[in-house]
Amino acid sequence: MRKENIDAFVVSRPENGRYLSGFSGGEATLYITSEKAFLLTDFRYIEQAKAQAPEFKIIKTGQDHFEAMAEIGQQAQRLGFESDFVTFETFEKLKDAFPHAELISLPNLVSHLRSVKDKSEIDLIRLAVQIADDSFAEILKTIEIGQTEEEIGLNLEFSMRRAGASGGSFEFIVASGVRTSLPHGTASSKQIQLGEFLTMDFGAIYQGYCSDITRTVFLGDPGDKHREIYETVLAAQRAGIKAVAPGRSGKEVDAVARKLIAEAGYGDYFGHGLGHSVGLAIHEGPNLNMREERLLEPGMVITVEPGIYIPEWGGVRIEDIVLVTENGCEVLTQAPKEFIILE
Ligand SMILES: [Mn+2]
Repeated sequence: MRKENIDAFVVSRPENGRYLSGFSGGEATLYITSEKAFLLTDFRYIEQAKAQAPEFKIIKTGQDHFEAMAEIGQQAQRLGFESDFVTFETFEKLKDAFPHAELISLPNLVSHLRSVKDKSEIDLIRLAVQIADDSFAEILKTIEIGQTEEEIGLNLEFSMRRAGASGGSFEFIVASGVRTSLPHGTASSKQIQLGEFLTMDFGAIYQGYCSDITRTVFLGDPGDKHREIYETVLAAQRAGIKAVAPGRSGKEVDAVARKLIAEAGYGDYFGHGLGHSVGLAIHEGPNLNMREERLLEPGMVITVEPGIYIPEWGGVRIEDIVLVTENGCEVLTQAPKEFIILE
């Protein structure tokens, strides 16, 4: 805040509010000055906020937080806000509440802090990853020809919730057969059959922290092309992981995996970035993609997930989560990724 020369910073994004205050209830606004930190919320959350955010002064508001904020912040000259999150309507209300202040757009102030995780955050991510790993092992035992993709998705969610997850970290992707060429094919009522790939992309939320894993398995007897595509993606994924190290840019790491896929002749079939950071949100920065200039730092937690998707035929994606360390990275995901064939 000193560097940006602002008197106060308004935090509206729930993950950022949780990160800074500890309050997990979502519907709060933080108003932070150089001397004091306020958490504004309504009747429903007062008790919870007092317990979870002891370093904040809790202010009870109505549904609308602007009036109370204006009272606290009368002297603010330069007011920072999260321009990547507030709606146009909220912006207008902020302007009305602080008619004499200059509103300063600071989209990445907190998300940049969040990108390097501390030990307690890493411990929670490890647990979220372990829950997903265990559920993958469990789901392999229950998959049967004729099940729908939705059924498999539901079983994954059940097993993760049973293991302590508060929920799934996003809408799961369960795609089989030709649908595996859809990088984001959410589970449908299609029944799985022999002779198909089955891609499962899922994750758990554990105490607010997310995990994310993708595994593609084969049902029945794979052909040479199925094996070739799988091995190409796996080689690219391993090469991507090997390239993760502090000081490397997201662009450089992405290029390593992308080059391998292109050299195998499938460059046109890998149309998304190699990975994204994970934490309180499922998709955070920095990313691994063709444009990412940010350099990796120890403590960042990021996915490595190349894929090859051939329309009308099918596709493969393999995704692990890695922790950037002083010398390279540690792969947090423990689920096996050799080509799994379910008979
Ligand atoms: Mn992912």
